[in-house]
Amino acid sequence: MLSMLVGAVMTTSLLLTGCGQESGNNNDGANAQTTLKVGFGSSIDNSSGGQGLKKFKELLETESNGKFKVELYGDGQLGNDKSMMEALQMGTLDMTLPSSSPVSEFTKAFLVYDLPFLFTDIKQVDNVLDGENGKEILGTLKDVNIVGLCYFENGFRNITNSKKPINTVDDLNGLKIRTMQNPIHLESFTLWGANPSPMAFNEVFTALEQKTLDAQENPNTLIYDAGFYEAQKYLTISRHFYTPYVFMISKKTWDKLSDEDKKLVQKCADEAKFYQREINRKLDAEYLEKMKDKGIQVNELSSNEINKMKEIVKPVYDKFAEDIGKERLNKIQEQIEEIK
Ligand code: TK8
Repeated sequence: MLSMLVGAVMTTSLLLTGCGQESGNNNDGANAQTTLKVGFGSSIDNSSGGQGLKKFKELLETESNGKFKVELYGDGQLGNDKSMMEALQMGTLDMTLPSSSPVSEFTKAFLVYDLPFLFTDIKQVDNVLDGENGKEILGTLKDVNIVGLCYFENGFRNITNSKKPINTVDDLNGLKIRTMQNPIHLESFTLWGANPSPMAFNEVFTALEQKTLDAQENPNTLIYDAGFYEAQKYLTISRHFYTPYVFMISKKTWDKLSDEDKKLVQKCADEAKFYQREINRKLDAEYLEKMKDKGIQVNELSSNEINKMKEIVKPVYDKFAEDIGKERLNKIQEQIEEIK
């Protein structure tokens, strides 16, 4: 029985090898399958980012008539935002969807999205991200062997903590808060009086549970998906940063695709983007209600307090203007101003 099995396995593997060689040699390249491995830091099934990736998979597999196969790996199984980008550079992973904030470690132009209170409305967001400025910033990834396809939405970030309601900026004083690995986030929270420490996303829940951290900040959808509300008592709507997700593909993978396939991958990514943003915007409000039902205490910062916070972080805009590119920053600020 065992030897029969071994025999069968051997035959199959020989057949497979034969098949691979054959498709390399004949003209019928259309039958060769391309598998794209996609890694993501959050849940595939529950998060809006995961829903967007599933949409991309469905679109690309269908529209290519099965030529493309897309494999999705969520929950940081293949690494965190930064290490997955490094895998893209090496060509050991094909695609990933990090928040823009850790992307700035690879290309500084992305720092513009980290500026506190830069965006106040999603209309401004869509305008910048899908316009020339957003595209130019995506283009800077080419210099680090990555191709930026488009932006999905992570969203406006709010603060949760286990100590007390945050009603004023003074309430942030001394609060041990996790931030993403990003210099602007660190500097902003330091200026607001908190005690920030950078940490990869997949370590946050345990740190909150074990009380090595008091606080963290994320959009409502992720606070819910990651179960952070279970370890936190208070949620403060502050919308202090807006983070896009950056959908990207390894340049090594991209360069192997025909022009036609590149167009198809781009098209499916763009379609998935609209779908994902819509879901995220719906879930943002829905999940906030769910968390209220589960007992988290929610308050919203007054515009007066937000103005104070804006004033405090003004130096951050000047400090990082050069890294972002002064001209680029001006153009984006003008674009936002037009939609106010
Ligand atoms: C998921 C991260 C996460 C981000 C964070 O991979 O780290 O707080 O908001 O969504 O990108």
